[in-house]
Amino acid sequence: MQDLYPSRVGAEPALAPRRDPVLHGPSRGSLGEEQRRKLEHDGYLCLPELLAPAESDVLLAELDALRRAPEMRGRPEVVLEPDSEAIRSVFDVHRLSRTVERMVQSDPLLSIVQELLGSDVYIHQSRVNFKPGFEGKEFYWHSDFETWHVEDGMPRMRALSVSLNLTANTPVNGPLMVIPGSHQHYVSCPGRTPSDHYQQSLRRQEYGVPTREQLALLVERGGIAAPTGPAGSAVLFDCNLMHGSAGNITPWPRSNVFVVFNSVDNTLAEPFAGIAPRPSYIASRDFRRVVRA
Ligand code: 6CS
Ligand code: FE
Repeated sequence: MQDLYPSRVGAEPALAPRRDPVLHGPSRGSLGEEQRRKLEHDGYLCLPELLAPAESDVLLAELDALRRAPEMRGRPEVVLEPDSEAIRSVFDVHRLSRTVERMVQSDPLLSIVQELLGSDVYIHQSRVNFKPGFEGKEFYWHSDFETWHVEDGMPRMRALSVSLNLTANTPVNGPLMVIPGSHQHYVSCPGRTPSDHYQQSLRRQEYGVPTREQLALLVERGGIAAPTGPAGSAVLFDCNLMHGSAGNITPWPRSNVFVVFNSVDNTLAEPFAGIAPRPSYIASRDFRRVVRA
Protein backbone atom coordinates (compact mmCIF):
# COMPACT_ATOMS: atom_id res chain seq x y z
CA MET A 1 0.00 0.00 0.00
CA GLN A 2 1.37 3.42 -0.97
CA ASP A 3 2.56 5.43 2.06
CA LEU A 4 0.79 8.79 1.67
CA TYR A 5 2.06 10.02 5.04
CA PRO A 6 5.74 9.03 5.35
CA SER A 7 7.35 9.85 8.71
CA ARG A 8 10.44 8.66 10.61
CA VAL A 9 11.93 7.50 7.33
CA GLY A 10 15.29 9.18 7.93
CA ALA A 11 14.31 12.14 5.78
CA GLU A 12 14.39 15.79 6.76
CA PRO A 13 11.44 16.77 9.01
CA ALA A 14 8.70 18.37 6.91
CA LEU A 15 5.19 19.79 7.02
CA ALA A 16 2.96 18.39 4.27
CA PRO A 17 -0.65 19.30 3.48
CA ARG A 18 -3.33 16.92 4.75
CA ARG A 19 -4.61 14.65 1.96
CA ASP A 20 -7.91 13.67 3.60
CA PRO A 21 -11.11 15.54 4.43
CA VAL A 22 -11.85 16.28 8.09
CA LEU A 23 -15.59 15.69 7.71
CA HIS A 24 -16.12 12.42 5.84
CA GLY A 25 -19.90 12.46 5.56
CA PRO A 26 -22.90 14.80 5.19
CA SER A 27 -24.72 16.34 8.14
CA ARG A 28 -27.35 14.00 9.56
CA GLY A 29 -28.33 16.26 12.42
CA SER A 30 -26.23 14.78 15.21
CA LEU A 31 -24.25 18.04 15.32
CA GLY A 32 -25.19 21.62 14.39
CA GLU A 33 -23.65 23.19 11.27
CA GLU A 34 -21.59 25.53 13.51
CA GLN A 35 -20.17 22.54 15.38
CA ARG A 36 -19.23 20.77 12.13
CA ARG A 37 -17.55 23.91 10.86
CA LYS A 38 -15.60 24.35 14.11
CA LEU A 39 -14.36 20.75 14.03
CA GLU A 40 -13.33 21.14 10.40
CA HIS A 41 -11.54 24.47 10.98
CA ASP A 42 -9.99 23.93 14.44
CA GLY A 43 -9.68 20.13 14.50
CA TYR A 44 -11.47 19.77 17.84
CA LEU A 45 -14.91 20.36 19.37
CA CYS A 46 -15.96 20.64 23.02
CA LEU A 47 -18.92 18.48 24.06
CA PRO A 48 -20.06 19.80 27.48
CA GLU A 49 -21.92 17.26 29.64
CA LEU A 50 -21.38 14.31 27.28
CA LEU A 51 -22.00 12.39 30.48
CA ALA A 52 -24.17 13.65 33.34
CA PRO A 53 -22.10 14.27 36.51
CA ALA A 54 -23.62 11.21 38.22
CA GLU A 55 -22.60 8.97 35.27
CA SER A 56 -19.04 10.31 35.18
CA ASP A 57 -18.76 9.75 38.95
CA VAL A 58 -19.72 6.08 38.42
CA LEU A 59 -17.18 5.83 35.61
CA LEU A 60 -14.41 7.42 37.69
CA ALA A 61 -15.12 5.06 40.61
CA GLU A 62 -15.04 2.04 38.28
CA LEU A 63 -11.78 3.05 36.59
CA ASP A 64 -10.13 4.12 39.83
CA ALA A 65 -10.97 0.66 41.24
CA LEU A 66 -9.30 -0.82 38.16
CA ARG A 67 -6.23 1.33 38.82
CA ARG A 68 -6.01 0.13 42.44
CA ALA A 69 -6.81 -3.56 41.72
CA PRO A 70 -3.79 -5.73 42.69
CA GLU A 71 -4.50 -8.12 39.81
CA MET A 72 -3.98 -5.27 37.30
CA ARG A 73 -0.38 -4.67 38.38
CA GLY A 74 2.01 -6.14 35.86
CA ARG A 75 -0.60 -6.53 33.13
CA PRO A 76 0.60 -5.12 29.78
CA GLU A 77 -2.41 -2.79 29.54
CA VAL A 78 -1.11 -0.95 32.62
CA VAL A 79 1.56 1.68 31.82
CA LEU A 80 3.56 3.32 34.60
CA GLU A 81 4.82 6.90 34.78
CA PRO A 82 8.39 7.31 33.46
CA ASP A 83 9.97 8.18 36.82
CA SER A 84 7.80 6.37 39.37
CA GLU A 85 5.59 3.36 40.02
CA ALA A 86 2.46 5.54 39.72
CA ILE A 87 0.03 4.29 37.08
CA ARG A 88 0.03 6.60 34.03
CA SER A 89 -2.47 4.81 31.77
CA VAL A 90 -4.63 1.71 31.51
CA PHE A 91 -5.37 0.64 27.92
CA ASP A 92 -8.30 -1.31 26.49
CA VAL A 93 -10.77 0.09 29.04
CA HIS A 94 -13.70 -0.37 26.65
CA ARG A 95 -13.17 -4.09 27.21
CA LEU A 96 -12.40 -3.80 30.93
CA SER A 97 -15.29 -1.47 31.86
CA ARG A 98 -18.97 -2.07 31.12
CA THR A 99 -19.65 1.66 31.60
CA VAL A 100 -17.12 2.63 28.92
CA GLU A 101 -18.43 -0.12 26.65
CA ARG A 102 -21.99 1.18 27.07
CA MET A 103 -20.86 4.78 26.46
CA VAL A 104 -19.25 3.92 23.11
CA GLN A 105 -22.35 1.97 22.03
CA SER A 106 -24.71 4.85 22.84
CA ASP A 107 -25.91 8.12 21.37
CA PRO A 108 -25.19 10.94 21.10
CA LEU A 109 -21.52 9.87 20.83
CA LEU A 110 -21.96 6.95 18.40
CA SER A 111 -24.18 8.91 16.00
CA ILE A 112 -21.77 11.84 16.08
CA VAL A 113 -18.69 9.79 15.17
CA GLN A 114 -20.55 7.72 12.54
CA GLU A 115 -21.76 10.95 10.90
CA LEU A 116 -18.35 12.64 10.99
CA LEU A 117 -16.48 9.57 9.72
CA GLY A 118 -19.19 8.87 7.14
CA SER A 119 -19.37 5.15 7.96
CA ASP A 120 -19.72 2.54 10.65
CA VAL A 121 -16.90 2.67 13.18
CA TYR A 122 -14.85 0.32 15.33
CA ILE A 123 -12.68 1.01 18.37
CA HIS A 124 -9.02 1.38 17.45
CA GLN A 125 -7.86 2.08 21.03
CA SER A 126 -9.13 3.16 24.43
CA ARG A 127 -7.26 4.24 27.53
CA VAL A 128 -7.50 6.15 30.77
CA ASN A 129 -4.72 8.64 31.37
CA PHE A 130 -4.88 9.15 35.14
CA LYS A 131 -2.36 11.99 35.44
CA PRO A 132 -2.38 11.67 39.25
CA GLY A 133 -1.82 14.66 41.49
CA PHE A 134 1.87 15.63 42.03
CA GLU A 135 3.10 12.60 39.98
CA GLY A 136 1.31 12.87 36.63
CA LYS A 137 3.99 13.61 34.02
CA GLU A 138 3.62 15.36 30.69
CA PHE A 139 2.55 13.97 27.32
CA TYR A 140 4.82 15.78 24.89
CA TRP A 141 3.38 17.30 21.68
CA HIS A 142 2.43 14.73 19.07
CA SER A 143 -0.11 13.77 16.41
CA ASP A 144 -1.78 10.48 17.28
CA PHE A 145 -2.29 9.73 13.59
CA GLU A 146 1.48 9.94 12.94
CA THR A 147 1.99 7.12 15.46
CA TRP A 148 -1.06 5.12 14.36
CA HIS A 149 0.05 5.40 10.72
CA VAL A 150 3.73 4.59 11.25
CA GLU A 151 3.41 2.02 14.05
CA ASP A 152 -0.07 0.55 13.49
CA GLY A 153 -0.61 0.89 9.73
CA MET A 154 -3.64 3.24 9.83
CA PRO A 155 -3.82 4.26 6.16
CA ARG A 156 -5.75 7.55 6.13
CA MET A 157 -6.85 10.36 8.45
CA ARG A 158 -10.35 9.03 9.12
CA ALA A 159 -10.43 8.52 12.90
CA LEU A 160 -11.58 10.58 15.85
CA SER A 161 -10.67 10.61 19.54
CA VAL A 162 -13.03 11.55 22.32
CA SER A 163 -11.39 12.65 25.57
CA LEU A 164 -13.90 12.47 28.43
CA ASN A 165 -13.08 14.25 31.69
CA LEU A 166 -13.34 11.92 34.69
CA THR A 167 -12.10 14.69 36.95
CA ALA A 168 -12.25 18.43 36.34
CA ASN A 169 -9.71 19.62 33.77
CA THR A 170 -8.66 23.04 35.08
CA PRO A 171 -6.04 25.49 33.76
CA VAL A 172 -3.59 24.26 36.43
CA ASN A 173 -3.72 20.45 36.61
CA GLY A 174 -2.34 19.54 33.17
CA PRO A 175 -5.36 19.85 30.84
CA LEU A 176 -5.28 18.58 27.26
CA MET A 177 -3.58 21.26 25.12
CA VAL A 178 -4.21 21.48 21.38
CA ILE A 179 -2.88 23.57 18.49
CA PRO A 180 -6.03 24.66 16.63
CA GLY A 181 -5.81 24.05 12.88
CA SER A 182 -2.72 21.85 13.18
CA HIS A 183 -4.70 18.87 11.84
CA GLN A 184 -4.53 20.42 8.36
CA HIS A 185 -0.81 19.67 8.07
CA TYR A 186 1.01 16.36 8.43
CA VAL A 187 4.18 16.66 10.48
CA SER A 188 6.69 14.18 9.12
CA CYS A 189 9.03 13.50 12.05
CA PRO A 190 12.78 12.83 12.05
CA GLY A 191 14.45 9.64 13.19
CA ARG A 192 13.60 5.98 12.78
CA THR A 193 11.16 3.93 14.90
CA PRO A 194 12.91 1.56 17.33
CA SER A 195 11.33 -1.93 17.51
CA ASP A 196 8.95 -2.34 20.47
CA HIS A 197 8.94 1.47 20.65
CA TYR A 198 5.63 1.43 22.57
CA GLN A 199 7.41 -0.03 25.62
CA GLN A 200 9.08 3.37 25.94
CA SER A 201 6.79 5.79 24.06
CA LEU A 202 3.70 5.24 26.22
CA ARG A 203 5.75 6.35 29.24
CA ARG A 204 7.67 9.16 27.53
CA GLN A 205 7.50 9.63 23.76
CA GLU A 206 10.78 10.49 22.04
CA TYR A 207 10.16 9.35 18.44
CA GLY A 208 7.28 10.66 16.40
CA VAL A 209 7.52 14.06 18.06
CA PRO A 210 7.79 17.19 15.91
CA THR A 211 10.84 19.44 15.91
CA ARG A 212 10.67 22.73 17.80
CA GLU A 213 10.73 24.57 14.46
CA GLN A 214 7.69 22.60 13.23
CA LEU A 215 5.85 23.22 16.51
CA ALA A 216 6.68 26.94 16.50
CA LEU A 217 5.28 27.22 12.96
CA LEU A 218 2.02 25.44 13.88
CA VAL A 219 1.63 27.52 17.05
CA GLU A 220 2.33 30.74 15.15
CA ARG A 221 -0.57 29.88 12.82
CA GLY A 222 -3.04 28.49 15.33
CA GLY A 223 -2.01 29.36 18.87
CA ILE A 224 -2.53 26.94 21.76
CA ALA A 225 -5.87 26.17 23.40
CA ALA A 226 -6.50 24.24 26.63
CA PRO A 227 -10.17 23.26 26.71
CA THR A 228 -11.14 22.92 30.39
CA GLY A 229 -14.34 21.60 31.93
CA PRO A 230 -15.90 19.62 34.77
CA ALA A 231 -16.12 15.82 34.99
CA GLY A 232 -18.49 14.60 32.28
CA SER A 233 -17.46 17.16 29.68
CA ALA A 234 -15.52 15.94 26.65
CA VAL A 235 -13.39 17.03 23.73
CA LEU A 236 -13.77 15.38 20.33
CA PHE A 237 -10.64 15.76 18.21
CA ASP A 238 -9.29 14.79 14.81
CA CYS A 239 -6.71 11.98 14.75
CA ASN A 240 -4.09 14.33 13.29
CA LEU A 241 -4.52 17.26 15.70
CA MET A 242 -1.24 18.21 17.39
CA HIS A 243 -1.80 17.92 21.14
CA GLY A 244 -0.07 17.26 24.42
CA SER A 245 -0.39 18.09 28.12
CA ALA A 246 1.85 19.39 30.86
CA GLY A 247 2.75 17.58 34.05
CA ASN A 248 0.47 17.85 37.07
CA ILE A 249 2.06 19.34 40.20
CA THR A 250 -1.26 20.07 41.92
CA PRO A 251 -3.10 17.82 44.38
CA TRP A 252 -5.95 17.48 41.86
CA PRO A 253 -5.79 14.46 39.47
CA ARG A 254 -6.53 15.13 35.81
CA SER A 255 -8.02 11.78 34.78
CA ASN A 256 -9.44 11.48 31.27
CA VAL A 257 -10.73 8.46 29.38
CA PHE A 258 -9.87 8.44 25.66
CA VAL A 259 -11.71 6.37 23.07
CA VAL A 260 -10.52 6.26 19.45
CA PHE A 261 -13.10 5.56 16.74
CA ASN A 262 -11.75 4.50 13.34
CA SER A 263 -13.83 4.15 10.17
CA VAL A 264 -14.46 0.56 9.12
CA ASP A 265 -13.25 1.77 5.70
CA ASN A 266 -9.86 2.71 7.18
CA THR A 267 -8.79 -0.51 8.87
CA LEU A 268 -5.15 -1.12 9.75
CA ALA A 269 -2.73 -2.34 7.10
CA GLU A 270 0.86 -3.31 7.86
CA PRO A 271 2.74 -0.70 9.96
CA PHE A 272 4.33 1.78 7.54
CA ALA A 273 7.49 1.77 9.66
CA GLY A 274 8.04 -1.84 8.62
CA ILE A 275 8.03 -2.93 12.29
CA ALA A 276 5.92 -5.67 13.88
CA PRO A 277 2.30 -4.66 14.59
CA ARG A 278 1.71 -3.37 18.12
CA PRO A 279 -0.35 -5.51 20.53
CA SER A 280 -4.12 -5.46 20.13
CA TYR A 281 -4.68 -3.69 23.47
CA ILE A 282 -2.96 -0.65 21.89
CA ALA A 283 -4.03 -1.05 18.25
CA SER A 284 -7.05 -3.29 17.85
CA ARG A 285 -7.27 -5.57 14.84
CA ASP A 286 -10.83 -6.55 15.73
CA PHE A 287 -12.49 -4.45 13.01
CA ARG A 288 -16.06 -5.44 13.88
CA ARG A 289 -18.26 -2.34 13.84
CA VAL A 290 -19.66 -0.87 17.05
CA VAL A 291 -23.32 -1.86 17.30
CA ARG A 292 -25.66 0.57 19.03
CA ALA A 293 -26.77 -0.76 22.45
O1 6CS B 1 0.99 5.45 20.84
C1 6CS B 1 -0.21 5.66 21.06
O2 6CS B 1 -1.13 5.10 20.46
C2 6CS B 1 -0.52 6.57 22.22
N1 6CS B 1 0.39 7.66 22.36
C3 6CS B 1 -0.02 8.90 22.64
C4 6CS B 1 0.94 9.82 23.27
N2 6CS B 1 -1.25 9.34 22.33
C5 6CS B 1 -2.07 8.36 21.60
C6 6CS B 1 -1.94 7.02 22.18
O3 6CS B 1 -2.40 6.90 23.43
FE1 FE C 1 -2.19 11.38 22.03
